[in-house]
Amino acid sequence: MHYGDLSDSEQISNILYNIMPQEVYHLGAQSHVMVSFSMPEYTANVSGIGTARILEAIRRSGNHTKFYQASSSEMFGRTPSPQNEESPFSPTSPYAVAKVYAYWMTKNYRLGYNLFACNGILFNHESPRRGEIFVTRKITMAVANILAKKQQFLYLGTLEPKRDWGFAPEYVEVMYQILQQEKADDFVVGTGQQHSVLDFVEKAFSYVNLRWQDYVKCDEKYLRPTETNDLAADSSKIKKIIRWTPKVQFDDLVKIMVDADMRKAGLQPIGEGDEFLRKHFPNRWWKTD
Ligand code: F7E
Repeated sequence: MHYGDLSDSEQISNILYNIMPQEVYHLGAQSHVMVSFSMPEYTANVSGIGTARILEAIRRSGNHTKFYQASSSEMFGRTPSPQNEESPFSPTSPYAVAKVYAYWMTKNYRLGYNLFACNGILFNHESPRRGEIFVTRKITMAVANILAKKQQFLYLGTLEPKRDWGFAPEYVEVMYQILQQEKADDFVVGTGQQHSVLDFVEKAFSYVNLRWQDYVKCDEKYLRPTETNDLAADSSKIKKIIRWTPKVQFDDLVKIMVDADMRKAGLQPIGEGDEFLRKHFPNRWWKTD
């Protein structure tokens, strides 16, 4: 393990110089959209310029290090769905603006210096390991905690925004695949299915036979100054070139996450999510806690 920080270019250069990695997967960021409104400068420094620091360190090292940039569907912002590699960016948060900068730096280092640098433009990808302040995990934890009598209500912002939610382990595989192609390129990655936050709430509560209306309340503190409302991936390019198709669809994802949070809350899971994982990922991912 090497310690470093995305705001510290000297440290990043040293690490890259000493390790001489074949591949770099750059997933580091201040990645919470709401937090980026409170910390716009920090977000720009870490999530935006942090990418430039790594790219520049790779360029100066002279090594043929391949580079993966975790670009985000948030970059599309107000552009209507479905979004693909040709869709214009219209970012609606400091986080998304920082990611657009990082996207273009990655592309520029590819074009200008011939670096094998790729953007994976990933739509929301979730799992039982998702941070607790992102909406999917906040909902599935609340369902489990309400059942376990550890929580009374779930406070959310708007239930209207629509997202394209997939299963994170499948997206990690695709990151690897992107760097194994002959040619460096940019790819949109998502399921193509769109659901609202309300759909997620309804599915998670009904899975455990609870009426969401009895538990979900609105708290304005979770409303963002500007919102991204309409995201759904057109992943035709990656389907054609890498032959990637996700196995986990929306319903399965919700069940996987609720089952895992029920177990963490000391409850017996309903089991349909666990069953799905055992069937489709027998050797690896069914044990998600
Ligand atoms: O919000 C709404 C919220 O914070 C999803 C990051 O990984 O994916 C993620 O960004 C939606 C938004 O994710 C609450 O307003 C309502 O419309 O789970 P989220 P995100 O903003 O889509 C992209 C691809 C990234 O790149 C990001 O790094 O849910 N929402 N009520 C809420 N969201 C949160 N967090 N908390 C609420 O109480």
